[in-house]
Order: sequence, then C-alpha cells, then structure tokens
Amino acid sequence: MPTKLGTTITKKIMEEQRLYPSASGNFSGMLYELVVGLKVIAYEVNKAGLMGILGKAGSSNIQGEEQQKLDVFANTTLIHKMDHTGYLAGMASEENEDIFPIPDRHPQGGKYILLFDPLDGSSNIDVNISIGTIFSVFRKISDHPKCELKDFLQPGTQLLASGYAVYGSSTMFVYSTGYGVQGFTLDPGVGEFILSHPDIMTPKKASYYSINEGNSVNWDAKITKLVNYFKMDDKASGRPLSGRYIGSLVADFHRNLLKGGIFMYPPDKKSPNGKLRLMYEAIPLAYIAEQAGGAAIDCFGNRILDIVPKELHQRTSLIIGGKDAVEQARRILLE
Ligand code: P6P
Repeated sequence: MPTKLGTTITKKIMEEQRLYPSASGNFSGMLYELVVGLKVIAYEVNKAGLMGILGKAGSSNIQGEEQQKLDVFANTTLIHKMDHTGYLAGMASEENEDIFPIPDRHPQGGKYILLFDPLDGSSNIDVNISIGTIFSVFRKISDHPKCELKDFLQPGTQLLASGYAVYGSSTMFVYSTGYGVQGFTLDPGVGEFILSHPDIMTPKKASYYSINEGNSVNWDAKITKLVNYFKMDDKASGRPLSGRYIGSLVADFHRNLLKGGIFMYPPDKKSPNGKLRLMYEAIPLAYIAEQAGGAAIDCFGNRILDIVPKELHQRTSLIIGGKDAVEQARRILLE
C-alpha cells in the first residue's frame, strides 16, 4: 500500500486560487516559486555545518549587522529565484538598503511586491538553533511601470499574503493568504511541503512569555511592570508563564503560535524605537498572528497592521501572541 503523501502545498495553493474564479494564476505561480527558493535555503541551512558555509561572511548589511555566509546565500537565493519569474514588480530585503525593481532584462509587468528577511536569527546559525525566513506580499499600487518606494511602504492591512519558513528539527512553511494559517512540514525524502498543521489557531491561553531579560536594566517602568505581570504567581489566571526566549524571532514566534504565548521586544535605551523591523518582521508575523486568532501591537498600543510605514527599514517595538495576553499587555501599557 503506497504511503499516503497528504496534501501538498501545491494542492493547497490551487484550492485557495479556486476561491477567486477570475484568478490569473500569477499569485499562485509566485508562491510556488517562493516555496522552491525556501527549499533551496532549507537544503543549504541543513547541511551548512558540513559544507564550510557557517561563520561570518566578512561583510555587513544595511543594518550594520555582521552578515553570516548563510545570510548572503539566503538573500542571493531569493533575489535570483524570484527576479525573472515575471510575477513581481519588485522586491526589498532586510539585508539591502534599497528596493530592487525587476531588471529590464527580465519579464516586466509583474503585479506583486515581495519583501523578505532572508535569514532571521542568523546569529544562531553556528550553534544549530532554529532560524527562519520571513516574507510578505503586497499588490503593486503605483501607476509607473517600474515599482516605486510607495509600493513597499504599505500598511499590513493591505497584505495579500505573508508567512515564514522555520529551519529547525524539521523545516516548516507557515503562511496565510487571508483564509487562516496553514502549516506545512517538508518531507525531505520527497522534497515536498506536506500540510501538517491545517488552519492553525493560536491557543487563547498563553503558556510562555518571550523577552530578552538581559535588557531589563534598559526598560522603562511600564515594561518592567508588564513582564512582572506574566511572572506573577496567580494560578487562577494561569500565571506565572514559563520563560522561553532563544533569540530567533521566527522560532520564538512559531513556538508561541502553536503552544500559546506572548513575545515582547520593547524599546529600550539601546533601541529607542525598538529593534525589530516593521516591514520585514513585525508586519508579516502580525498578519499571521491575527489570522490565527491572536494579536500584535507596538508598545504604544497601536495595532501593528494599522501602522503606515514611513521608511523601508523602520524599527518598531513588538508585542505579539495570543489575543488575551496581548490585550492584557495593552491594558498595562496604557493605564
Ligand atoms: P536580541 C535576530 O537578530 C532578531 O532580529 C530576532 O530574530 C530576534 O528575536 C532578536 O533579533 C534577538 O535580539 O537583542 O535579544 O539578541
């Protein structure tokens, strides 16, 4: 009896395309190409330790952060995988300063805009801690044939899709096109992403809180009060929560999404506007969180998806996770 392969991502993308009778198939095609790029990154990440591509690349990104060899590989892979598909008008990467309009030598007229953090948490690569790729897709809104900055500086409410790959004990691909959150696990033998976590809903009850407590000396009093709230002993409300923080946003977010939790990266003296990137980290994950029944705000209580970006590499504070815990955080921060 042949083993049942299960629902492939190709099948799921086609199912969602059928929800749009007039769909051209370009959006599906763009997602297929992106998934292939993620498989290439997963393959490289999973054998990095054997192929001498761990370690520093000897360069820095636009953020001034030291790049790992795999950062550069992942970034290059996504750009070269996606630039000639004809589906995109342009791309932007957390690793690069400017937007990347599709070069004239490639098919023009793409309707979609792709943004990505090619390898989030890459400082964890050399110690075999899970890392990930985060992406988001918008529709091109500018009239000019070539994409413009305004095509990228759209609020999360305009997202067509977002998601992430997490390269861990297995490689998972989690995404949403607005019809809930679907989780796929890569079957390395077949090379296919198989639907393993259909219609993910994040538990209302948080089990974990995630924050870098090493920054506590730099927090303001409200943040300290907020963190202490989740650490307080109050069995009736399921507290204290367990602390879990591995310094890899995708991995911390993914665990909390599945098990119930809240991730917080507040502003501090080192990062007065917050450390995380609005376009490349906060918005795509906020979309996933809300599609899974959760919530995402900044430390002023603003809904992340409502924030209209002003700069491509804008930073933000982030509180993201189960709706009850995020609402509790908003209450404490705004009292
Ligand atoms: P810290 C990785 O560099 C990253 O952008 C996120 O993946 C992660 O959550 C955060 O920074 C970790 O930052 O300051 O706690 O090391």
